[in-house]
Amino acid sequence: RAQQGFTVFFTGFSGSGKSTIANALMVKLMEMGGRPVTLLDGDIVRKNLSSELGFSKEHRDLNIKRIGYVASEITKNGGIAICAPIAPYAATRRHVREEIEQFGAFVEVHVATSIEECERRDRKGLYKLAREGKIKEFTGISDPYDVPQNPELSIETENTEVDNCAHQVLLKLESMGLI
Ligand code: GGZ
Repeated sequence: RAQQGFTVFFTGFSGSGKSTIANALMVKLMEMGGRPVTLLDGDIVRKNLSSELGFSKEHRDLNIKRIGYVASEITKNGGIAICAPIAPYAATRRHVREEIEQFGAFVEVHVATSIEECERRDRKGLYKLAREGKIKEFTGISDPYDVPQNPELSIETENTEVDNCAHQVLLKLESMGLI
């Protein structure tokens, strides 16, 4: 029987490491061959699919629903979708889960880097701007983030190499019978 499609949905703060882990996972899944792998990264989606959207709750929800719709189509057709937005709202993540689970598996991965660590790293200087009030509604600083209560996997990144993080996801996919 052909293997079913599935979606790996990363969620976490800006600068938590979602994109880096998602990219490492994509490389590993591509090396295994078989199903096509599509990465829907947060900033790439915002540039292409959601370029008119800002960061209000309404716009974030719309952004996540668009990502969810594309991932559900990929999953329906037997592919692998990897999504890596912040996706701060639990209800919206649940909506996407329900949409995708009609067609295949939904694997929610919380990249659980603390806000303190993300701010300390501040790779893009956005936290500094958020603290200065130059970016409003910044997730974790001046906007909410609902911590996932029942993710398939939660990754502790502060003492773990990227490759090891991606490997933890592979092990989870294996244990779920997806690869
Ligand atoms: C959060 C923001 C904001 C605000 C700009 N809040 O590190 P980045 O830069 O590349 O990741 C963040 C990205 C978040 O977009 P998402 O589509 O993942 O968000 S959501 O799922 O909530 O729709 C950050 C940048 O955009 N950014 N302003 N106010 N992140």
